[in-house]
Amino acid sequence: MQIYLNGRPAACREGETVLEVARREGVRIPTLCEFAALNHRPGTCRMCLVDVTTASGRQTLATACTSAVEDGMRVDTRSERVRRARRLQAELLFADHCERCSGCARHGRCELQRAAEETGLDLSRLSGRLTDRTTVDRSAPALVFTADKCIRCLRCVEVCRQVQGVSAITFEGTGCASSVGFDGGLWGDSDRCVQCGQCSLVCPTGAIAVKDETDRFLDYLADPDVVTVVQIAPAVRMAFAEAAGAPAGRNLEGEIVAGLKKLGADFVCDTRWSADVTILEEGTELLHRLEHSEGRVDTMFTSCCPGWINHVEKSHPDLFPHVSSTRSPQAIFGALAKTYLPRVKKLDSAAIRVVSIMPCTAKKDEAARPQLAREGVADVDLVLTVRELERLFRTQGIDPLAIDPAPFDSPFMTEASGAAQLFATTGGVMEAALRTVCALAGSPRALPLRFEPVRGLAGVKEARVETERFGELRVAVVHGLKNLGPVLDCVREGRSPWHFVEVMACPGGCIGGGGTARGDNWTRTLPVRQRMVYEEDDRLAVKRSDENPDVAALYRDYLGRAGSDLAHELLHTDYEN
Ligand code: HC1
Ligand code: SF4
Repeated sequence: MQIYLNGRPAACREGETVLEVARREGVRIPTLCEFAALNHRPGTCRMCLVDVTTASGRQTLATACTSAVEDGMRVDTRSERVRRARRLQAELLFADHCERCSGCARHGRCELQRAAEETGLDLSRLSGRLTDRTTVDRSAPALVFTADKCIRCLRCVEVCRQVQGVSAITFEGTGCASSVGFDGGLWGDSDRCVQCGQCSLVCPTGAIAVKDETDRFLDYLADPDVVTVVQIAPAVRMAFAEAAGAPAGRNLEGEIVAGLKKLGADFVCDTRWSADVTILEEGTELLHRLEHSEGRVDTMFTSCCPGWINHVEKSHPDLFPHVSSTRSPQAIFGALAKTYLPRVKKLDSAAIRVVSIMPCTAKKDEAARPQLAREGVADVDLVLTVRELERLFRTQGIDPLAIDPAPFDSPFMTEASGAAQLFATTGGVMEAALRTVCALAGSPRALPLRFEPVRGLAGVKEARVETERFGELRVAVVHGLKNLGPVLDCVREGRSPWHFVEVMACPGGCIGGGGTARGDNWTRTLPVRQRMVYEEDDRLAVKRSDENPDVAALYRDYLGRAGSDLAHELLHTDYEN
């Protein structure tokens, strides 16, 4: 079967759309609402109009995303009629669009701007004329919704429903007053949204955007009395490249450190260090549960993903007793940066501001949790996502592709194991925990360092591991909240066969977090980023968290042992209260 694309023959298969064939042939057709990875083709933006002449001679303008190919069909993607029709569509989209481009989070990276450019739209006669939606909703902890930037593509509705199974976003209003919304209320009042930010990854405009807090970081840097301690999450080095214009997955760790140092950060440290601490605390907790379960399976869930914690809090609070009390690596880093670091470096704790660079929007929410503050002072003062970091570098004239890489600059809180690097991807916290727990529960020499069944991108993964002390351990790994339902049902109904379950809210885990650089997330980007994570684990000399010498020094010089009273005071929490 073949069609003719702009006069050239193109082979195709029954059931394919014109858009799919055009993409394969490298023929550009603009789209705004379509999102292939979600199978989302509402045909509402009408930017993909093409001129179609069927074999029988019928000529029509049709949307390429919804038109199936027919043998002998002739498709013109750039005729005068097509260009005029697309320009009119772009003009209509701008009729109720606020067009405050210069202050928009997506300025220069907006799909609507690109469509306007591609269609040759100069000055819209209708620009902003029909705007009837002026809400700017800043009530959510990490994300902002601007109604008159919404072009009603419904990608956010679909990702929240199909990938997260949360369905927090609804379509509201009629005519020019319609847009997406949150059950008729404010976003911050949603009893479902977990602040994962997946909606902000797929939004084609700046309608759903991360709350930009880069100015606060600049204020800290400008204050001579403030000591800035920056931590960089495990996934950030793999999830920044596309934002900087580099190929997906390129590890830009040294460049990010160098850029932050150039901006004037006092300490640039590695969250992987506190991920190793997390494993010691969480592993000790798991061993304790195994010792006291009296033959029952007492399932424990990981606790490091704040989207997951929000989900438990909002939708499954009865499961909190199954959630590990160990704080996330971000929160552990914050607590130790304000207690241990001042001791080691002779600093005034009150002068320290901890700034996290995270792939995750929900980490902003986590940092603001009252449970993670001591005497009313937050351990983590500010969280910037990968996209905010890219904007910060851009506005401050730092080109991460032109800067010489620099190492983390403190001898403390920086050393990391390969296990800690694995945190960045789904299955990684589990693999890191298994390396240490299996070593502590028997026969470390017989253990494989790689736990293949928890690797890869399958939505639910399971593994069984033999230990001398506890016999067979059964574990499960889930990413993408939509995949959670059956696992939670098993635990709630007492049928769970799993001793330990890792949950990451976002597809792929942190490498697919809602604050990462935009890529083609579920198809091309995630496998590439995940491969880079495994390669970094292979490269690092220390493989197990309990073998990290920096972490051993922390316990020897400060905390005592894993699970000690001080460790509990600083490194654990109770999300139920
Ligand atoms: Fe994650 Fe974690 S791995 S949650 O994905 O446990 O964000 O990268 O920082 O805290 O370490 C995110 C990543 C991150 C925590 C760690
Ligand atoms: Fe849905 Fe996540 Fe967006 Fe909330 S942040 S609306 S849960 S996709």
